[in-house]
Amino acid sequence: MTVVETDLLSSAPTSNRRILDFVQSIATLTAPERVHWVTGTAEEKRSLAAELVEAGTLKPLAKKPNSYYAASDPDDVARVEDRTFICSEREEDAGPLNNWVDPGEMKRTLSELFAGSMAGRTMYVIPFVMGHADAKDPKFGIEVTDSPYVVLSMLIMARAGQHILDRMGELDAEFVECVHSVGAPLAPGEDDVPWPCNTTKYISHFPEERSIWSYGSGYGGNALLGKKCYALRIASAIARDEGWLAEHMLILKLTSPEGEVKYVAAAFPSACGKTNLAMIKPTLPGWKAETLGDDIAWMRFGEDGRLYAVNPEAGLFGVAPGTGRHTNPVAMEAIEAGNSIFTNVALTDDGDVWWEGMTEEEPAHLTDWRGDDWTPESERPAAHPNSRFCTPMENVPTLAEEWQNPDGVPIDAILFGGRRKTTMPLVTQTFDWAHGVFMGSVLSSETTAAATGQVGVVRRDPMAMRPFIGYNVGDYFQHWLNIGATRGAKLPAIFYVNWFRRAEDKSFLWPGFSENSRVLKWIVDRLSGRATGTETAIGISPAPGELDIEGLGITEEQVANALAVRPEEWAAELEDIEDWYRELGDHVPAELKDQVSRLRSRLGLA
Ligand code: GTP
Ligand code: SPV
Ligand code: MN
Repeated sequence: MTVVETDLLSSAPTSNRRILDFVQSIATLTAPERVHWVTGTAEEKRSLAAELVEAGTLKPLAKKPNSYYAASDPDDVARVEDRTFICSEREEDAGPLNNWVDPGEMKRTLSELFAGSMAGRTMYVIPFVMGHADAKDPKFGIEVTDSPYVVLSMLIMARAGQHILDRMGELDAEFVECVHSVGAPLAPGEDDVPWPCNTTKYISHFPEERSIWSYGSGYGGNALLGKKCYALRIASAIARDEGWLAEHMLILKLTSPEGEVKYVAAAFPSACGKTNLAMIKPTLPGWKAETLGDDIAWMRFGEDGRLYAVNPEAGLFGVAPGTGRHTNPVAMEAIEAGNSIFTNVALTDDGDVWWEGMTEEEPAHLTDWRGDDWTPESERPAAHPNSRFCTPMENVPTLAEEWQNPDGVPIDAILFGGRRKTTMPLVTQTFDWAHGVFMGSVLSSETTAAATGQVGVVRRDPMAMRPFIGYNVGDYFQHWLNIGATRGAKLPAIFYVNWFRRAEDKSFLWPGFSENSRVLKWIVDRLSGRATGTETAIGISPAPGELDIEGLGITEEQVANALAVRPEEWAAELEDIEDWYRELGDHVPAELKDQVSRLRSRLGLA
């Protein structure tokens, strides 16, 4: 027996065989110097943070309570979609949008990479649950990682620690095996670097086995495996099998001045406004908005036939740039409350964080995310465009009380939206569920810095899930249609929004942010039968005068331009949609192809 094995068995805070076997097998493979079972206590967090400060990974922030700054390796700054794999048994089940490698072959590659990959490091064992531990069917996971930065982040992002391990042991529950290594073993006496990682990266998912193996990156969705890897890619496959939805959506509670409550879920691609909408401060008098989730929603049918959404996460991993007092005051308040980790933002000289868009006036001097001096004359941004704050949900001042409810909230409306300069109107309601699924399936958006690769290129991002569907996209569309056809279902209405349409002079046609409450009001008016709307080729638009622009200071003409459904733009869009469906191949449901023909005829192009 090696040192690690003896240590593991004598010190393990569980006697559950499956958990011990899993942890033991990873320890044997990766050969760490020691094993640390994560408890989640304040004392443990303090000592991990102290170690990370010592190692140069974290810097304590003088201006924010219990908060830290981290700078990643400049080559490890975002999700790596081209290194993300869905290793289903059959290639067809991964579908045309995922990178596929045969699971046996991937396992062989990974066994070589992981062999001894934790040498000289501590292997941390993080028991966690996505959603609530006391849900009817709790979804547990164990992330084994050699990154203490990942441990501290996971303790913010998910319900995790000894109480979860105890619950798992009691239930002898199934769990998703999540294996993570930064891929930087240390030889005896070798000095560590502040942000260990490897140029070789594999973010691999085994949907049938429900396991995740991530190698080489320490950043965000590549490494915090409860988030995109589990709660979207693996969970989408579980949800398909169990009849529910795992989606890239925020969850928002709205209360009208009359006291009417509506719950909204919205899917926008990465860095396209979910966190901002989830924390909206309505400008319309008397309206109240409360936050339930900002990135992921799991939706299941309740006994009453409605779709109930829960946020499986416990923290925010929000885009820093663009977050400021004027755009997202609620997020600013949340981060002021402390207990946060900021990665790849800039540092002020007095020990605070800064990023583009935080304040109107730029500080005279900063240390940028690369550790270089920065002044307003510098050509490069001070914060990386995908820099992030990692903050507990409990810090959010607008957190809804339903946050505590393991069954979630009944969704009244689903919004799809993307970042498009042209074509897509500010808001439109789809005709029915199938039409809504169609509009979701052709969702398009300009790419952002949330993933490595080119920024600003229009691509289709179905349901904002393109990088996160754990199986064939055509089957995923069919699953959405099946959900709609569930007997007794009382379905949410589906809308499509675009806050990012531009005028000819390239300026935004719509002020966005808190003013999006005006669009939400129209949506609630539609749900409650107060707005009649007007029919266009692509859906139901606000009729003239229905969108409340009182006091907004923009012209009726500008609003009309934001709302316009232009035949010439849609003729081009239709062709692109037809190409898109051809590209996706024969798993695309006939019912959706029929939606294309109907759109064609509504546009008068048949
Ligand atoms: P992920 O965490 O990557 O999934 O992103 P997200 O969808 O939560 O996006 P987020 O709310 O963080 O917004 C991303 C960027 O879009 C930020 O820079 C925001 O300032 C900007 N943004 C958000 N809402 C609006 C809006 O209504 N109008 C405009 N013009 N920009 C917006
Ligand atoms: C996204 O890219 O949609 C994110 C950030 O929310 S990450 O956690 O890196 O996936
Ligand atoms: Mn996201």
